[in-house]
Amino acid sequence: MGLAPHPPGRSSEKAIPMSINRLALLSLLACTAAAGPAHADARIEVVFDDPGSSWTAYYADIQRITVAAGNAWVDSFQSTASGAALTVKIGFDNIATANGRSATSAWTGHSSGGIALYQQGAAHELLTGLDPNGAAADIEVNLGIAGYLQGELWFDPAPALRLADVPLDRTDAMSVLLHEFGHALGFNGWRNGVTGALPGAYQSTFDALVYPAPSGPGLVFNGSRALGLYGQALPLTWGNYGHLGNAQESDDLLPDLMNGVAFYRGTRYAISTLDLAILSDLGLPMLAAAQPLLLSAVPEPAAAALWLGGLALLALRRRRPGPTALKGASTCAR
Ligand SMILES: [Ca+2]
Ligand SMILES: [Ca+2]
Repeated sequence: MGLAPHPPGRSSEKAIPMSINRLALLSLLACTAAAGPAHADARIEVVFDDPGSSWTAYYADIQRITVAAGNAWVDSFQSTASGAALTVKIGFDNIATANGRSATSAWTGHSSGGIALYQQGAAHELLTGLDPNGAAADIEVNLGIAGYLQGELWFDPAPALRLADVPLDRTDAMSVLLHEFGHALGFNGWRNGVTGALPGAYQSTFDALVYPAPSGPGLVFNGSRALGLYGQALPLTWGNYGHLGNAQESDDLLPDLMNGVAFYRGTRYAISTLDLAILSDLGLPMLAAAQPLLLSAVPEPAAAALWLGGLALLALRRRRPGPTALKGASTCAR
């Protein structure tokens, strides 16, 4: 997903009401990328699914950003298995923004109740060094070519440093790729986004920690580390529960990289301590997950202009890979 040039209050897929003025008053999560030297040595590789070679002019930009985003996540692991290499296949689709996922998932056992438990394939390879789908790409990211790639995304010239100003009329592609890697590593599942029902006797590691909200509609994530940081179970985006927060009632989560409501133009999003805590709850050895959650107002440059004029909503498209051993895999088909 990514920021789309839509009028405030609407997204291209989910109509999620929100108040821009209210949003401007929020305390923002201080999203902190893991700092320090790399602790893991997994490689990020990029391939392009572009049969007509229509988008070659963007290859260098996309590759640079994708590798930097992948490295930022890999560096957030305490360690990764020797030889792990994540191959990211970049596709080009006639969609409003972008989407991403692991190409497959890996069976990791059974939950209580006998429900089969699956880990995102990319996370499984980082942990075990075993590639669940062999030579096939591990992560699939699709970029919208209805203007999103051409006129909306901004490609940071030095995405590992992130020092240049993000143009106020553009979406930071590094933020978008970081977000899609988040889905590929853990923020994904098969539950019904409204009822929370599982489609069968299988679930993702994320699904296993998702429950109906204790009061009111919606779903929450209640992994222990995330709960410890946030103080309560995390509200998930209504109807699109692989994301955090809602425009109402849980708008304090909207500055998070993995929020499901909005990305602002001219704004950088980074891997947050909360994101790391969630992945730790999914069994991934993340750095910094034990750090306290920082809550402070951290407006991005020219925030006022962004609040009023730069808002665009995320297209909340999330593909649902099926378990490798189940027929649900057919839902992967484009
Ligand atoms: Ca691989
Ligand atoms: Ca593979």
